[in-house]
Amino acid sequence: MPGNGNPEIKYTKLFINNEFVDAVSKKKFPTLNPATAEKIVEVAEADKADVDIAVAAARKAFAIGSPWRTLDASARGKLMQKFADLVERDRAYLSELESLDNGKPVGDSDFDIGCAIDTIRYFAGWADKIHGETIPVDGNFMTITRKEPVGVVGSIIPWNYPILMAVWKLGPALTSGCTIVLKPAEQTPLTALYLASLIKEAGFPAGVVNVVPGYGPTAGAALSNHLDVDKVAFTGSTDVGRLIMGAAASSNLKRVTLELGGKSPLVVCADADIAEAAEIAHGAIFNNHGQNCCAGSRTFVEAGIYEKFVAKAKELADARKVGDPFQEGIQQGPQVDEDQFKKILELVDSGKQQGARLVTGGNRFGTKGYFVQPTVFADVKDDMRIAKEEIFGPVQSIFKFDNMDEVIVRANATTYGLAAGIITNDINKALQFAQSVQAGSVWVNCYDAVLPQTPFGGYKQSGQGRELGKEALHEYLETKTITIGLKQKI
Ligand code: TXE
Repeated sequence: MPGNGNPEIKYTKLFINNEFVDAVSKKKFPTLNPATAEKIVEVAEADKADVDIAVAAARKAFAIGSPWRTLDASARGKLMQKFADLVERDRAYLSELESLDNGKPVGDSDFDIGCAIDTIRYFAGWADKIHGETIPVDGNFMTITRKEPVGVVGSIIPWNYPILMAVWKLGPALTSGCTIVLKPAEQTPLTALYLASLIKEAGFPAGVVNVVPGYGPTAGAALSNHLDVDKVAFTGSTDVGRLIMGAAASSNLKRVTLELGGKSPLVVCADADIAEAAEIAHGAIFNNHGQNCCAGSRTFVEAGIYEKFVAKAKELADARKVGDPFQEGIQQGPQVDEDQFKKILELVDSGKQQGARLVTGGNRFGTKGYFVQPTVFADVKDDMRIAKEEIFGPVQSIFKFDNMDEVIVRANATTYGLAAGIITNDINKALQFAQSVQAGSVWVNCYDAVLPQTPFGGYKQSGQGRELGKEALHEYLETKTITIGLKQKI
């Protein structure tokens, strides 16, 4: 699947009103290749002035009587299908561009793009199936409800799945009839800009989708504080999620959905096949270099199989192929940037100092770029930093447990609640866990099965609202109640 590692960079300007334009300030910022820490290209840097222009374009596109508002709902779905076709057409190119900017192996980028295409098509199918109800109200009235798009949506996304996160935001917003100003992460702006070109090519009216690369405290904050943005959809850190809610509260009380961090437990019961369980647990934490909000970052293993499991986990981590994301067979590329790289190594050091057993890894990999050795800690205790803080890197933490009641309490002893998993052949244990764990997604005998049709989101400080599935649509719709006085009730 690897390409030549040198995809042509076609778009580096802001995308507003279906045109690529410079920033008002003319400022640019560099985006780096995390495999080498070298600059790929400079990209136009949006700040408040550009966000204001993009929001005005989105507002105009949303105006009553606009081409977008008067489009048949089914035609919205067809435009989205066309967009999906174009992503499919350019899948190989987009995979390379994603890997260059983000560092993940090209095969992983290709997988993400497959998921993105499925997600666009899933939401496209909803376009003409979103409708209200007729309600049998008291009195001489007839009442209907009408589902209306919430309006101009500011979407702020992270760098771990740049294309997929863009599509998770675009899909439900477009099918609902909203208009969008999307701010990609400053680390990975390139594929969002290319997607913008495909939005135009698909035939979306000007202003429906705008893309404004820039930094969080400037462009991101301008969106979340904006008085003419009706909703912000955010994926990122819990700390910034708090800022977004605060900005919404102190500006126009815009609607907010948040998809934040996690510290997800994966429980391995003694009745499980050890090799199979170790494979699932390995993928749960090491996929996407651990840069996954629902990563199974706390692996709880039942005492009876504990040492055998730890040995298997080490074997798998040692076999993991780390290196150039454009090279055949590579499973793990660099972490996305220096901040993440340093944060991970600092947390790994804390694990060593606080007495966790370092089974393998524990250092940077190589001497160039932001690579981290696949790392496994055993005998992790619940009060260690690596047990509590989101590492967001290729670091597996293994804990020992003795019984289900105990592990459920420990699994829930976190401020997060995004995902959880259990591996067992005992249906009673699986159901006890699935019903007791405080998490938005629970996987039994699998992990990370995030599918376009299923709601995804967090309990507790892992977020607000749901993405994907039918539930995602509610987050982009207002319900209008229309009550009609009747001359007589029939
Ligand atoms: O996130 P930020 P960072 C977690 C993970 C990671 C940590 C920090 O633990 O190590 O967060 O990562 C924009 N107003 N996750 O610093 O800063 C920013 O420009 C408005 C989990 O990269 O939250 C980017 O577009 N926006 C997560 C987006 O927020 C602001 C994925 C995310 O960046 C802003 C990523 C502000 N004041 C990190 N400040 C997940 N849930 O998957 C920043 N941003």
